[in-house]
Amino acid sequence: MTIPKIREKLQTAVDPKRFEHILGVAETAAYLGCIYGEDRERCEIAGLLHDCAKCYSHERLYELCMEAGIRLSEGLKASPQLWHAVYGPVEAESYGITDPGILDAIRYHTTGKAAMTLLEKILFVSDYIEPHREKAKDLRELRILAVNDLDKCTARIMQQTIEYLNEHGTAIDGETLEAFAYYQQYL
Ligand code: DGI
Ligand code: FE
Ligand code: FE
Repeated sequence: MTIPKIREKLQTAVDPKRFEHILGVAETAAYLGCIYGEDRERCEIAGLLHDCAKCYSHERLYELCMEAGIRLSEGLKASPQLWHAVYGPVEAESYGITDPGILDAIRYHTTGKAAMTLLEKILFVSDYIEPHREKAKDLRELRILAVNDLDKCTARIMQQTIEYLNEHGTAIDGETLEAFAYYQQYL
């Protein structure tokens, strides 16, 4: 599918607030792609599709994962917020996307992982700093850091996410912890 077609289909699939976030992530990813030398179109597609499975309920996502033959680790089973990322690559394929680098970026956009590719880092960071996001701490500083030091920005976002989950007593998945164990060298 072309980018305008993807955008059109998404607009009917997700609610208006989510669509606004998705457009913000796509633009931010394209901008970071220009700065760091990643293909603009791949960045934009990853941004557009990263939350394409967010239109499903947790119950439905669990079923869809089972139907697709995706094995959920015990940690993932305990973290329904992560299921839209786990199922995301399968849903993205229904938009005609086959680029494994884009599909992996979608898969790891919530937890991150160790030694991410440039595209994976760009998507991970863009999701957090896109202009419509207002709730997170230190956003102004993180937005400046994103254009100056992408690895450090990735590490800071992981650190803040873990802090936030700890404060709320939410279970932290092994994927998230493993990712931070790697990126804390950049703090
Ligand atoms: O889909 P978005 O709302 O744009 O953002 P997201 O995909 O980054 O995150 C969805 C939620 O997942 C967010 O509130 C943070 C949370 N999260 C990140 N890592 C973990 C996690 N939740 C659990 N339970 N465990 C994690 O390891
Ligand atoms: Fe997400
Ligand atoms: Fe998102």
